[in-house]
Formats: sequence, structure tokens, C-alpha cells
Amino acid sequence: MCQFVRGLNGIEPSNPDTGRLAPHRFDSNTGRLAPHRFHLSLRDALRSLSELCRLSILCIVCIAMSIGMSIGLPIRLQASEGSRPPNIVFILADDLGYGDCGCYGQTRLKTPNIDRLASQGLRWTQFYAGSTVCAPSRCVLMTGKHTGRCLIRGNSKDNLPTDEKVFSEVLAQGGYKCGLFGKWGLGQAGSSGAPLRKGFSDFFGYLDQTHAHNFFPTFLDDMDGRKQLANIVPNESPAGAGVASQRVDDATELILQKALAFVEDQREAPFFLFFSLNLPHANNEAGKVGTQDFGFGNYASTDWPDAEKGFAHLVEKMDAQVGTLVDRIDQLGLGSSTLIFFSSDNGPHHEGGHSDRFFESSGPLRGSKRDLIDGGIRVPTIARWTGTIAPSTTTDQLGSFDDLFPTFADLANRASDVPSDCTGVSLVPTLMGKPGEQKQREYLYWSFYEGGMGQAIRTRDWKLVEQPFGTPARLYEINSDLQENHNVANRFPDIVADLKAKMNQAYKPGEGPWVLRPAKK
Ligand SMILES: [Ca+2]
Repeated sequence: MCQFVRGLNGIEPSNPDTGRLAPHRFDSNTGRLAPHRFHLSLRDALRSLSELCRLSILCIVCIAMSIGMSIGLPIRLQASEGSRPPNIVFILADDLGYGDCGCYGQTRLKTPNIDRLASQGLRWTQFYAGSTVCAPSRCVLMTGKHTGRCLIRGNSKDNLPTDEKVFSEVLAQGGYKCGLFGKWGLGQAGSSGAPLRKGFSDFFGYLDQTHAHNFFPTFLDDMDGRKQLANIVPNESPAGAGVASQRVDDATELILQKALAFVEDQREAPFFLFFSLNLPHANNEAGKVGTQDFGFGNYASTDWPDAEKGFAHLVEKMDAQVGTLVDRIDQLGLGSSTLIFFSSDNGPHHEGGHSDRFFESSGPLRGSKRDLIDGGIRVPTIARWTGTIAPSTTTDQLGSFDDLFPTFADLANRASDVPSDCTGVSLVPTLMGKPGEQKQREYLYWSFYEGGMGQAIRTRDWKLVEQPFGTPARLYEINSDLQENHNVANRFPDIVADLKAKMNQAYKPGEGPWVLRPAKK
């Protein structure tokens, strides 16, 4: 299409040897149109007629595509078979609630960059994280298996084993250059789960998730091992957690700079960038001042408690980093060849002195991190792909982190590499604005192994929650009862029995501590 437009403008001469269009001249000897040539041979005439037909068809195609793009119709340009697959940028916030962003109804916390991303793309209203805490959510994301099947089902120092396939491996096998910048949490240094053994060629950040609590650590890891930073952290844990007494190197900014450099270095191969923020998570080791490592930013003059000013600035900092990354992608002219997917790994925290109620971080939902009601697991989620995903659109299509392995593999033309025990489905039809082609899952499922443990299941219309595990399950008409306040289990015993059967089907006991057990009385 570009060649045609350039030819029409006369910027680039046409040349039949290169297969480029010749809109001005049709003389195959010169490669130029000869409008005043009256004595054509039969062969020349047929060739000219053929060129005209080809030109007409391309004209129609170009006009149709231009009209489609101008009115925002989603057109699958990059993911079609045989074309170069899109770059994929996955931005993952840490503990960002469903109601923390302006585009999801927040009024006091300002998130202009995330809101802009939503205005340029598709905003999900019913997208779910893999779990209600960090590590299992990321395990679901990377392996495409929900927490009734995946290996790492709680915050731990477990390492993904060699034979546990993650989607970055599939993308790498498909020719993608994969970079991880930020928080990992699925494999310690030198282990089978380390990023470089999971498809990533580039890494800079935190391997251990408690290390990632610390915004000013004494070290970060990259491909070659530890990189010392100038911060001083008294009583630092072996993993690197703690509270800095001297803050010199802001890890979040160092990580952002590495991510930007990774994007700029990409010229040939398609790339996958996993920008895994540790914002707006609190520094839990800092206790009641765990949101205040960066001060208060533009919220310093508010009359809010310091913990809330600090939290607001963590969100502000996260949003600014998202904006910087997206702007760089656009400045490099990669907007139309890059899917940017933004989400959060679980619901809002109430740590570091912060209350998730202060800003109503769960929005219209109830609950927060560690809950299996929707406030703990339904997360803000946006997909932008300039020229392919229609701007300013929303979808109520159910989606979950285990859908992203098949989605990204599908985009990379590697759908056949999705493991047979993946519990998700490709969401590419939804991204492409073709809801009628979207395969629907029978249910989404979560199990949780902290405290009283629990499990939950979601279908299109229903949500069944058994938390603590072993207590009577509560049934909610989730679409009309977003707060999950009205337990209708007694009115619909057949629905409860059906969903309980599906829970039993979904859950298989895991290894080690990942076994559901009723709390001891
Ligand atoms: Ca988290």
C-alpha cells in the first residue's frame, strides 16, 4: 500500500523489475507510463491491460483500507499469515486496583498516560489477574495455566522448572527477541526459572519478589549477574529486601532506561518487551511509611495522610513511566507494529500504611489483594495497537492471565506451540474487533493458598466463592451484584452444584504447600 501511495505522489519511480506499481507509465521497457504512445503491440496492450486491472484492484483495496482505518474499524494488518508478527509490549503494574485509574472512574489519583492509552485502544471491563497476589499471578501469566493447575501457586522462592514452558520461550522460538525489565519472581539466579533460561535474551531488574519491595536496593541483576548500586541498606535481607538509609540509585528509573534502550535497539526481529513494574506496590519492609520512598510528588500540598500522599505518588510515578515508554515507542514509529498490553498482577494492596479504601482503589468492586471476590482479582486492562485496534473502545469479554499465552502465541503465528494443558484461549478475535469469532471459556478459576485458603469460579453470569476454603460457597449474580454482597446460593442450588463440580474439575492439588485444606478450628 505504501509503495502505491508513494508512486502516485511521484516520489518514488515505479519499476516493474522490483514488482512495484507503475501508476504513471506502463511501458515495460522503460518501466514508465507512456500516455501518448499510440502504436502499442498486442503484447504491450495485453500487458498494459493487465497492469491496469492490477492497479484498479489495488486502488479499491487501498481506498477500502483507508476508509476502514479512518472510521476506526479494526483491520488485521500485521497478524495475518505470512506477514511479520507484531511487537508485543506487556506492561504489568504491581498491586494496581481496578479503580485506581481515571479511565476506570478514579477522580483523585491522576493517570493521564494510562487514560490516553485507553483512549487510543481497547479497555477491558472484565479482565482478571491470575491470582490475588504476585508470584502465582505471574506464573499463570507466563505458563497459561490457572492456579488450580500451575506450579507456583503462592508467593515463594520456587523456580520454574526447565520443562515448564512459558510463552516467552515460544516467542523466542518464533524469532522474537525477548526482554524482561523489572520484577520477575519465578526463578532465582542460576536456577531453571531464571529469565535467560525462559526465552529472554535481555534482563535487568529483580529476580526475587521481596527484593522488588525495595526501590533503592544495593543491587539489581542483569544477564551477567549482580550489578552493584550506590544505595546503602542497613540490615538488608539476603534477597535484597530492606529500607535504604542512603537513596542514590532509583531502581525503577534504571530499569525504565534499560527498557527504553531495548526498544531502541530493535530493528530487525520482532520483539517482546515485558516491562514489569514494582509500582505502586509498597516497600513492605518499611512498615507504615512503605509508600513514601519517593516522597509525595504533586500531592505534597494535599491534606491527605502521608501514607496516602505517598501511595498517590507511586501511582503518579508508575503512570509517568508508562507514558515515557509509550511515547518512545511512538517516536520510533513503532505504534502501528506494536501491541501494547497493560494490566495489573492483582487487586489493590493495603500495605505500607495505605488503605485501599482511601481512594476507593477497587472502584465499584469489593475486596482487595488476597481476596477472591472481584476487588482482589479483576484488574484494569488495556490493549493498544495503532491502526489495528479501534480507539476508545471497551469490551466486556471475559479474559484472564491464562489467556495471554495463547493470545501472544497466536499473534506470533505460533498457536501450535501452546501447551495442551493451557487453560486459556486466544483473545485475538476480541483484539481484532471480531467478537463473533471469539472462543468462549466455560469458566475462569482461581485457588489461593494463604490464610484460610479458598477458591473461586466465574462464568459469564455467575461467580461462586469459597473463601475460606471448606466454608459454604457463596453464589453471586456477578453482573448485577458487582460488590458480591448478595449470596443467592440458597435460591439456586443447581447452579451451586454445577459450579462446585466445575471447581473440582479445575483444581488439582499442587506440589508442596499448594494443596487446599480447610482451616484448623
Ligand atoms: Ca502484586
